[in-house]
Amino acid sequence: MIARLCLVLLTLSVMAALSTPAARADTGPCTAEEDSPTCEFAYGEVTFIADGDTIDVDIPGLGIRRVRLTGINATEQTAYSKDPARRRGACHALEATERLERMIERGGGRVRLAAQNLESMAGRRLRRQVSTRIDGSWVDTGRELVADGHALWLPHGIEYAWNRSYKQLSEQAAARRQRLFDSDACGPGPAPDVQPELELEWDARGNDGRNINGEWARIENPSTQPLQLEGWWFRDSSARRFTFPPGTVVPPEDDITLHVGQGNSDEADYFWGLPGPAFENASGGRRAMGDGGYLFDPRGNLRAWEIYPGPDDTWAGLRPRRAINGILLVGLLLLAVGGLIRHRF
Ligand SMILES: [Ca+2]
Ligand SMILES: [Ca+2]
Repeated sequence: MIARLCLVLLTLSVMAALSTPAARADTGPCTAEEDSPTCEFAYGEVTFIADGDTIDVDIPGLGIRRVRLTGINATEQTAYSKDPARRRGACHALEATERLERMIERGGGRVRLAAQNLESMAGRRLRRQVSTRIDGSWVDTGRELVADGHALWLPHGIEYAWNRSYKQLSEQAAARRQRLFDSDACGPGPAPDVQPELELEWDARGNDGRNINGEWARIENPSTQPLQLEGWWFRDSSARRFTFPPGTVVPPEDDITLHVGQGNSDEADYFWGLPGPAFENASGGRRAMGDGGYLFDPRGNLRAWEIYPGPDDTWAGLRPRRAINGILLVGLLLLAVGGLIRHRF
């Protein structure tokens, strides 16, 4: 009798737990991937599409908040409006805004905001992954934008659930030369037949914070003509950029190097002048950090890029290197302790 009562009570409590809507609605896996971290969800009504990665959302209990889509970066918009005809911005910017707008319209203006950490901000904006429900399924808007080459991959160390998949999707868009990766999408730029090549050193020798110029981007001109680089700009996945000054030329079948830190430029070396490293060192594991370097011509065409870690230094390949460093460190410590002990006795 008591056993049966216990069974009934247990069944009732399990049913109660399963049917608590608040508990189930507010947290869940961030992505459909098997090892996805857990996210907190909030729901709201979109009141304004600012640009391809920024929207205003009316969130019950919080009011209207500006939200930055995590994990991606669209090109810069300069005039914001509900009326698409009044929007202005860099090449590719308005197309990204329209794409985001269309998705949210199809979702009836309602969005689900996800974050691994509710405190995550991008400046004064909430940093969130934004989904909208289209034809009965949640569609990750950031994922769609990066997959179709509307935006660059902008990984984040706290909201990392999307880093790995967005990177892969961006690489696939790049391989298809889609939108941002179409090197004459904004109209033919200077030297349209030349395809400059970009090599990044994202892990400076030693401590990157003390060797800022050890991070660099090398721009190679494979053609037999000099490549004038005046007005071209280089950036990482965040908005900061370095614009090459008048007189910058990459000689035929030669290269120039842009260092991240400060220094005096000459014909072959240029200096971005940043106070710290630009390129996040790639990490393996769940965070899957990396970044990219991007060279744009004055019309806004992306002419060369490197997204890392690349095929030669994949995340899988990074782990053993770190493990070897760890083993070396332990070995050195043991030697040092051994030396101390011998010295004392
Ligand atoms: Ca670095
Ligand atoms: Ca380093």
